Amino acid sequence: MAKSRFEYVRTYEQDGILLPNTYVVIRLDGRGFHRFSARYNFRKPNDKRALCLMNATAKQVMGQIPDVAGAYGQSDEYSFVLRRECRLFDRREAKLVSTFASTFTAHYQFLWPQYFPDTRLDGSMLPSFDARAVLYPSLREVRDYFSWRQADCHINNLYNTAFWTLVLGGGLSEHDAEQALMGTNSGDKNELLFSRFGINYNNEEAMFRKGTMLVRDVCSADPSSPESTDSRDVPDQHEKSKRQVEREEKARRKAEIVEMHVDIIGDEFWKNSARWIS
Ligand code: DGT
Ligand code: MG
Ligand code: MG
Ligand code: MG
Ligand code: MG
Repeated sequence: MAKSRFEYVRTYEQDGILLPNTYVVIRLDGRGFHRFSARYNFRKPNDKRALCLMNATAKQVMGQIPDVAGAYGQSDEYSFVLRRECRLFDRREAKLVSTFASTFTAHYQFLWPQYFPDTRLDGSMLPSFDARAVLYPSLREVRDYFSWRQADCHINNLYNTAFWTLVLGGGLSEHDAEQALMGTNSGDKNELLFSRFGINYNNEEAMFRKGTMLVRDVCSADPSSPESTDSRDVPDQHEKSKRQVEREEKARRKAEIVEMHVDIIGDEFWKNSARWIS
């Protein structure tokens, strides 16, 4: 096709290619969910329907994008980690980030009625999500990234649990509850919940305390898959045969997505990490 004289404007586009052979973490976060959660009467401090909707949405995204090795979600956010060798969209950042944000938003809205059957979304306040990509050079940083998000989940959830217990169970005003918690450490908050309300924080739902980890268990689809070996020993993808690459791709598509609400900061969770990320 002949080029029009307008074609030159294309040269103004920027490539924005993500560095090859590095882990890509794409984090999505609900836009203005402070207001959104109030508008749709999310339960405090945690609304199980809202969290399960986030998890179901993330599973749909993982189903559609096999390069996602795992994901972690809490509150109104979800982080997706892509395989280090991922070449989706030639690693164009804008294309990746915008596709994740819009695919997630579309599924969230589509699944909404299943989780909030009595509450219709109102066109004047629809859910949307922002997204950013961050690159990490090794599994160490990927692990620390997920630990960071889980530590955030823990700190916020303990605070919110104590705060709403004081307000809803203790009859304090929001202002007084805030004052009561000022300067307290996590031991103080645990003690307050237990001594004044008989609540053992460790018995609160694991999904609330730990967030949700989703992993693509590649070995469940193909136990002999090269994914189960440490890819640091495997040469660069250029050297993999086409058949091998296709076989791995098929195994990823078939693999089960496993949902967990466990500690991801300690070593235990990462012992089997070669099953889903390498
Ligand atoms: P942003 O992200 O800068 O657009 O602004 P927000 O308002 O989304 O702020 P963010 O993401 O820091 O905080 C998440 C908000 O979502 C926070 O106000 C609490 C709310 N939220 C998340 N999950 C739940 C829930 O299960 N129940 C309730 N009641 N609120 C929730
Ligand atoms: Mg924010
Ligand atoms: Mg938000
Ligand atoms: Mg957030
Ligand atoms: Mg197009």
